[in-house]
Amino acid sequence: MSAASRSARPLRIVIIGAGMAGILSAIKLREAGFDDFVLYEKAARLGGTWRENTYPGIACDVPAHLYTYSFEPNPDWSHVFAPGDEIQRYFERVADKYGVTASIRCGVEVQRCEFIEGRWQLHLGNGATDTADIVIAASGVLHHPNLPDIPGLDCFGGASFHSAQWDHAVPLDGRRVGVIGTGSTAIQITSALAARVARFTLFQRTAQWIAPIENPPYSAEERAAFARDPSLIEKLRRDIDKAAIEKISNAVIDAESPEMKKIEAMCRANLERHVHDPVLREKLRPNYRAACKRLIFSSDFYTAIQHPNAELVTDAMERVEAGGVRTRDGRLHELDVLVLATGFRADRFIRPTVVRGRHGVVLDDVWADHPTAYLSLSVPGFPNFFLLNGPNGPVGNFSLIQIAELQIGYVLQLMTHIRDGHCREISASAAATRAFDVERIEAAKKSIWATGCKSWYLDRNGVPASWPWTYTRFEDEMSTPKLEAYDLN
Ligand code: N01
Repeated sequence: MSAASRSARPLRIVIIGAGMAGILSAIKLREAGFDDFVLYEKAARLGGTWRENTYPGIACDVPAHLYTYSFEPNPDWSHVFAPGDEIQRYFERVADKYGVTASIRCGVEVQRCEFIEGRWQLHLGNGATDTADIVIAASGVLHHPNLPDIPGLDCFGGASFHSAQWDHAVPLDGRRVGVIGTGSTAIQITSALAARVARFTLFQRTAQWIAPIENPPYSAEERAAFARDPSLIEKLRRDIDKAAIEKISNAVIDAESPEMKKIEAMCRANLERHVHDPVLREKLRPNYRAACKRLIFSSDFYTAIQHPNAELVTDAMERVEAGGVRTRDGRLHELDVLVLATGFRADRFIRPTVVRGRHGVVLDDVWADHPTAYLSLSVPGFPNFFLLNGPNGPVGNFSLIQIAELQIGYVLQLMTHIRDGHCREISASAAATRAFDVERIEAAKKSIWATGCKSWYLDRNGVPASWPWTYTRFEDEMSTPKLEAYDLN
């Protein structure tokens, strides 16, 4: 007899967000026999990060064959690190193939979720309501643009937009383009635009370490071989995975590890070797340890910033004026286009959706000090509500697809207990969540993220919010829920 036909209680499930994790959730729910679900997506189409971010030069900094659902390999990735539009098309294709697209309600924002008499009542932006037994919040991590509070931003006479809201109607060729920020986004934009536009100005507040990782294309022969023999992709995934875990994931959680020292030496050598002007080289030299901020992979940023069209500005920005950006030294950097590559508010998660758990407790209040969740996916007092890529998950060191696959597998195990009638409500216990948080915060002190830089990995207390342990530990934790860590009602 199948699990579904034994079911003690049919469950209705709402998935919030139709990005990578939401599409994955829908596929895995159906596979496990949970057919009654809907995905609410506030935007006009699916895709999450890859729908929102369309800036010139966008690519994923996780190798393409690893940033792929394990059950849906893609022999056609054009490059080792795939461009953003290819990734967007991949998700659209997968959603169609697995019949998910028809379950997505686009343009519908979930504004409120309230746990009332054992079920979640949802209030939607279109005025409608819905009811669910289970809510899966797959609303992403980096999607609330962080807008800088530079005086005069509104007075700019040219075109200005955040990197995640790129205005493709604005011409770039022959224009003077300024970019604020030096995160992964700004570095990719610099590589794509410095030689293309009339004048390119990069406003740097903090220098970045750059790891010189090449991004070669896959040849037609390689792609044909992948298509003929999927075991080649499987082997490639295993090899990349092993290398990434040994060389990066295990390195960043121990600032004093030999692997970390190797990364630092590689970044230092990259700077020395590729930046020729000693003055520019010193401007580009960070005063903190490599990988303290998210490490940037780029084989062409240093070439781009040394292009005759390009200028690196390190004087602080005083204000934005109609004609451009005025720096503290009194100079006006004249611009036609100003791009704010100033990152995201990484602590938002499901917010601004208002989530009320048992007894009307509001998630925003529970997270007033810092967002936290047991194993990054369950919050005490919020039964049958699961976060994918939630707070304190491994956002800093792994492929988020691998993480989400492990998480949904774990959530499905919890859901099966509810469906099979072992309990009606599951949420992490307060004690387990506290113990997890204490141990996590202690472990985070050893990580490279805690070595004295500012980054989106840190919470408002300056504690690294990313998973501070090994990937193996995450896999182990996700393999089988420890039910003693949960309140089961
Ligand atoms: O954002 P960031 P991002 N005045 O937060 C600066 C993923 N991602 O969009 O360092 C002046 O890293 C800020 O300066 P500082 C990836 O996980 C992946 O680039 O705080 N400057 C910083 O330089 C990545 O880590 C890919 O001093 C201001 C920059 O803006 C994450 O997204 C591609 C400022 C923000 O950098 C976020 O990357 C792109 C101000 N008021 C993104 N406010 C790939 O897969 C902020 N800054 C390759």
